[in-house]
Amino acid sequence: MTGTREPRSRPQRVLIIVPAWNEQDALTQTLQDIASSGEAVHVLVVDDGSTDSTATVAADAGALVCSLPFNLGVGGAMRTGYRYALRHGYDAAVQFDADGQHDARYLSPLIDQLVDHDLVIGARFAGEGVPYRVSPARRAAMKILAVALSRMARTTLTDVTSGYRAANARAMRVFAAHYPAEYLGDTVESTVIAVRAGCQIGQYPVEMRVRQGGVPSQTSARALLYLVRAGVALVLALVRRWPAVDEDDAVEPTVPTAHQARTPHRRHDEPRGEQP
Ligand SMILES: Nc1nc2c(ncn2[C@@H]2O[C@H](COP(=O)(O)OP(=O)(O)O)[C@@H](O)[C@H]2O)c(=O)[nH]1
Ligand SMILES: [Mg+2]
Repeated sequence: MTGTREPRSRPQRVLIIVPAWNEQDALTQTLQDIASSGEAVHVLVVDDGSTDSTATVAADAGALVCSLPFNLGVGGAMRTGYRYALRHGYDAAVQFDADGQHDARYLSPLIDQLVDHDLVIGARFAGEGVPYRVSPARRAAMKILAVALSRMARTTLTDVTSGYRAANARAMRVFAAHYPAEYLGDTVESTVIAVRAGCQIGQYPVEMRVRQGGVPSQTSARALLYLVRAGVALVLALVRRWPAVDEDDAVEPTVPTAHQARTPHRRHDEPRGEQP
């Protein structure tokens, strides 16, 4: 839905949600990058059953840490993050990769865009920086998904598999309840869910770096397979009924239980960043 809506004020309390699975090598640099962005944000690292020292590295850097007892995948980790954000009164949340691919320079403009949008995607292939390199097959699949979702959202979206995205409270409420677990399905299908729930989607051009350490969670072949799967998920999401979420809806997500997640803990009395 793209009906005109009153512009809102810029979100004041922003949580950066960092899904992380065995990211001890790149995480410190990533958290430093966020800290140097100039944005007064809190950072929640969702350590998803890592077998390395991701949780310790995150805590040592002063981030909030939520350690899931076993691996739920990016979608499960993000849902945990959105629920945490809503429960603790954040106005917005930004998904930010732990591996250093996302550049914190774009945090400010992405948050700025939430004045006019419910969900803003940090988009490659939108003219910013050097072109992001992917295989021709993967690029073609990404293009098809982008065209389909652009039509649905009635706006130009060039990169619907980007995990760099900012959500306001309205979109967070949708995602706290519905956020697909599958790799890449999480980005494509979650965008469909947001559109179907009446969220206004936008994008902002970003340059993405290569992974700064560690290893990708998927091989290129599997990533392509997941893209095809995301296409099928898109069609299914189109025919499924999704609930509309009103601006002032009460938040009633299921709170992660001891079986799903430990309560995020603070290493220090106050998380990093100055909150207004
Ligand atoms: N919480 C969680 N995060 C994951 C999982 N798999 C990947 N990630 C994180 O999601 C982000 C992107 O993953 P990556 O493997 O780099 O995917 P790519 O950038 O699409 O190749 C990184 O921050 C990973 O640590 C997972 O199973 N659980
Ligand atoms: Mg990556």
